[in-house]
Amino acid sequence: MQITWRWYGSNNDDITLSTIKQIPNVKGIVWSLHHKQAGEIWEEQEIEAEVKKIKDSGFSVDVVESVNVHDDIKIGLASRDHYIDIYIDTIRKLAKVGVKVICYNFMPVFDWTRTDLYHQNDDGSNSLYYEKSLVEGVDAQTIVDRILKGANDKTMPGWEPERLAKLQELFDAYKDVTETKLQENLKYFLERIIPICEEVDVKMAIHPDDPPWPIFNLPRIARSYEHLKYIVECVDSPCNGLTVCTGSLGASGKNDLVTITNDFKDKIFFMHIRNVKRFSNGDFVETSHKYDDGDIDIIEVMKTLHNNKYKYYIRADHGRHLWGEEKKCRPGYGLYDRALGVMYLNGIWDTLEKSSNETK
Ligand code: CS2
Ligand code: MN
Repeated sequence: MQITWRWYGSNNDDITLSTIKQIPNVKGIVWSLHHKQAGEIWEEQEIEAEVKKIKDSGFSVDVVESVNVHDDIKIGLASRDHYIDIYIDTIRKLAKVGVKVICYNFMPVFDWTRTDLYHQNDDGSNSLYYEKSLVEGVDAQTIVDRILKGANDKTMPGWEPERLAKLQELFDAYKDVTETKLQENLKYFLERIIPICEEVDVKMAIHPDDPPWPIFNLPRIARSYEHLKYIVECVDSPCNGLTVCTGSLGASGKNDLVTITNDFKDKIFFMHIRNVKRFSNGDFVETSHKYDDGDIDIIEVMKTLHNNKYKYYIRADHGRHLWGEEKKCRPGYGLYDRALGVMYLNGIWDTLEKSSNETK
């Protein structure tokens, strides 16, 4: 297992690489060229400059999250081949600088969706919150306005104002895209890119849908055990795999994260560990990583990874915003709770390592 940290880039993240360096056992930076829109070319010089900065600080650059997939690919338009060619060009360029895993998602229109970015918790911290009735009761534009307004002027992957300015057009374009159609379009995309991934040794790791149910009548195809099974089987290759995000999948009580982590063990190239507390009305809130603060048994998930000798990448995903940092941090990506999360993961893993060595 290699612990990583998601970093948004020099002029785009208040947390510096030297700050991250002080968090024990963080080996790699999960990075991206965050200013790139889906479908834009990633220039070699820009990639190299970013990689140099990260490597000079003593971190690996093995994981990129995300290279976003253009909507035309998800919709299945004739123009998709053009955008797939650009995607392939990016894969090749990233392989050249040593990237091993690319995390991406296939969610129509939106990436993760919440109704409140800074929900006040009883302990004085605040976190991302999803109020089900609010999403079901309003139109998508209201949610977009709410999220973009509450974002602390930070860019948020999947929530690009430029793209979402044409919301109605986007929704119209997805009108005939059923769940089956979206699955076929993912298969088409993978059939084209995976042979190149095999050639250059890059693993694709799809991120599950967040939340794991359809919203605003848009289909979602990476939200259950069966969906993940379809994805890994539709193109059978050691380069076609998964990011298992415990908080995304775990917002639904139907997803058993321990079973998923175990059954897909050979296909998981990236783990996002976070915890959520589910309420009976369908709402959920993001909690600390501690297993009994939320509904996901993170200890059992870690045990499963340990038993299976997990050797790929892991990162603490979203945390709460602590000690006043909500005034400036990117929603879910403050420093403190993610650092506490890393230490929690270190603590569990070290305990498992030590006790398995002792019984040998
Ligand atoms: C991330 C996702 O912040 C998050 O919830 O885990 O936004 C993730 O980066 C994308 O879905 C991957 O494409
Ligand atoms: Mn995640």
